[in-house]
Amino acid sequence: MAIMQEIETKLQKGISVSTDEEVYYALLELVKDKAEKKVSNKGKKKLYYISAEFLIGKLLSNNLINLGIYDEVKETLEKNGKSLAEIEEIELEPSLGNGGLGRLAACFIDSIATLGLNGDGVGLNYHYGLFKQVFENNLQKETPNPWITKESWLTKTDITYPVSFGGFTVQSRLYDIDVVGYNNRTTKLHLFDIESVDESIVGDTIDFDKDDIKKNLTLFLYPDDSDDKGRLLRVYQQYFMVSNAARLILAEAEAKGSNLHDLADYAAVQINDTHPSMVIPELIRLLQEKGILMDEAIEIVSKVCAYTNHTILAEALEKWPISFLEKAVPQLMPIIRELDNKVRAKVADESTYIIKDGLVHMAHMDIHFGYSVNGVAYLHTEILKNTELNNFYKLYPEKFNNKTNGITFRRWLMSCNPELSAYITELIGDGWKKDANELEKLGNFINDDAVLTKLVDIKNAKKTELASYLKKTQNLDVPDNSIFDIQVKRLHEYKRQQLNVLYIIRKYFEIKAGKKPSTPITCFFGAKAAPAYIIAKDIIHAILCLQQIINNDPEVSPYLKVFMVENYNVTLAEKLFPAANISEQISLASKEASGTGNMKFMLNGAITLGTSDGANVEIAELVGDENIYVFGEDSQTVIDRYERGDYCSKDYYDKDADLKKAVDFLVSDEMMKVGSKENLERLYNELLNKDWFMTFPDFEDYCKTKEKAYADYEDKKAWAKKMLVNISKAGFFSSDRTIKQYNDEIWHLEA
Ligand code: GFP
Repeated sequence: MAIMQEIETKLQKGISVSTDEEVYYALLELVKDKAEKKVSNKGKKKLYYISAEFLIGKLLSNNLINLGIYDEVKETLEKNGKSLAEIEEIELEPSLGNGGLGRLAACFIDSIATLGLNGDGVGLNYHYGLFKQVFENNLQKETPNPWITKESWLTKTDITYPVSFGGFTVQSRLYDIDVVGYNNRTTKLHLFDIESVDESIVGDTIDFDKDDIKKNLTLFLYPDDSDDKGRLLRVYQQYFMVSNAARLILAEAEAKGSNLHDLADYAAVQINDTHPSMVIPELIRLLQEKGILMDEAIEIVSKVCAYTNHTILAEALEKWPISFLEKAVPQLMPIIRELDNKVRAKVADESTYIIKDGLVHMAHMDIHFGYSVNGVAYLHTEILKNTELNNFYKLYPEKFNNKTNGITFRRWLMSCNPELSAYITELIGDGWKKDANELEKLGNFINDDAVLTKLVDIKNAKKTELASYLKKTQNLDVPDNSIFDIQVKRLHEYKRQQLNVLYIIRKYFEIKAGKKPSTPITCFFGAKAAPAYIIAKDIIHAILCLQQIINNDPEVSPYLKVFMVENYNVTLAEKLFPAANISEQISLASKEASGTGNMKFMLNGAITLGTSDGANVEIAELVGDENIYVFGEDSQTVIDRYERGDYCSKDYYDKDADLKKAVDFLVSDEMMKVGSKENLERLYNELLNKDWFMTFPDFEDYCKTKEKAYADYEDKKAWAKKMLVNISKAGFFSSDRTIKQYNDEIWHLEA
């Protein structure tokens, strides 16, 4: 049946006489039907990628592309007076993740499906996701982000398990989302939920009664953890996630003939950061219930579980008080104690023990009782081996390996930048869609003026598109003839949005003093701050205040503008990456494990301005020094300074007049007029008295290097060459490559 007929059969009327909403739901159903009919990946052994976050984004376009019917649907709609872009606006974006961790998981399941691997994602079905960010009085306000409509991508299954907590039991329910791979194969994202969840206990804010677990368990991802109740709720959530996962794993293995002693032939579990770590004791517990003795159960599970570390920040390596686990999941504590005893019996180094000072160290359990430990970029893995996890590396050198992150080119080029995607195909054929390394062929056009001009034309068109989208959706007046300089990522001090802020203030003064840039500059930010992360919210406040001051200053605004987009999410990311000229990757060297935004920018022809951190290092190696702007201290210098403990931000402030002026501006009369004294003073004091992520030592080099990038932008042709090189070298960062490496070296599934 032709697509038109298929859509109209669902609609039971003509497309042209249907509303956008009706067409959206017809397409949703159509795609779900088609996905269901595709061959799902099979095999004896299966991977379970367990993650607290899956930042999947909207699914309609991506699924249409992966099913190979995008163009046909788009044209059919157009012929009937409908626009796919407008219809997509109806889809609500779930916020089932916060940043890179969750988006990586989403890219990975796309690649797992595409490569034909037998692997599913397992997570939770949060009704209100992370939160929806709203700006009020230049401050971030968090509101619920409902996304589950009556008809959605979720399919209710009949799988349900009793999950017991200390003192009560809940009944789970599994909802599935079909993950359509490019190339006709599918896999599943399993999201567990409970039916007793009560959405009505949430009002306009994200506050709710944290006591009643049966009602609140799956309302939000990362409930506010500034108090014990919030932290405890995270333990309940994590156990609920892994207990369901563990039951599913054992049930599926047994259904395929496993006697459970041979579980490792049927299942591999990837533990994505420490949120799913309790899957280790839970699997051991369930195996014991099935009659396997503790020692053997531990051995079995140690051959099944593998751990990925996504950050070296201590705050993210979870340590739960024993009292929390005793209360929420008392059945696990005897097992965790036994695991700890086993470590104590064979290891002298106390720093690696699982239980220390009343805390259970989740990562320690993962490393001792998992068979693989990986970092997510070369530098990150080296830092794990040589510094952060060196004590473990000395015990188990064979467990450590690197898997540099990747992104799916289906979403991050084909779907978000169809113009560039089509042009690349015109130049080198479409082999790159299956083998991203073929992008290298673009290198042949480095001296072809027509190609360079066309690349710039596409970029300019995407800038105009972004500008009109932001006008329409957020009423922002973005000048599309300016340099688009973009920093989008989770808000965290180590990612150093504050460094960018200080540069912008410096530039503001420079323009006021008469030094005007040849091409106007537009600085974009997009970021959510965790609700309890005070300083991160102060940084957002400072950016919004600057936006108000600069954009309304007639002397400055023709040359410099600042925009913090509201509620940065995958949908906005898909508009921002294709439009960027400069990609800000300015984390404190050693702290950003990898980054994946850096890869999305590069693939869309933006040039990186970054520190020698995470995957920036690998980007630099691939594109060469002349096609990237690297600045700042290297990771070893930073690590050594932390070791010495002698950093004093005030020394830098006193020495550098420009820096001093920029920092002082945070608490100036101008800022106080539009902002809040409390927030601005707190940020000022934090920088001056602590600056834990060492913004100041890199300030001078950052400013110098950024000026060089802006100056280079003036040579249009030379800049276009840099764009071409970046796109042509991006193939390595396809998540298909990353997943193939995970499979070849960790999971060993049949393709
Ligand atoms: C984290 C790390 C990033 C890394 C991603 C995925 O992301 O460096 O690229 O995980 O591995 F910090 P965020 O959650 O911080 O965005």
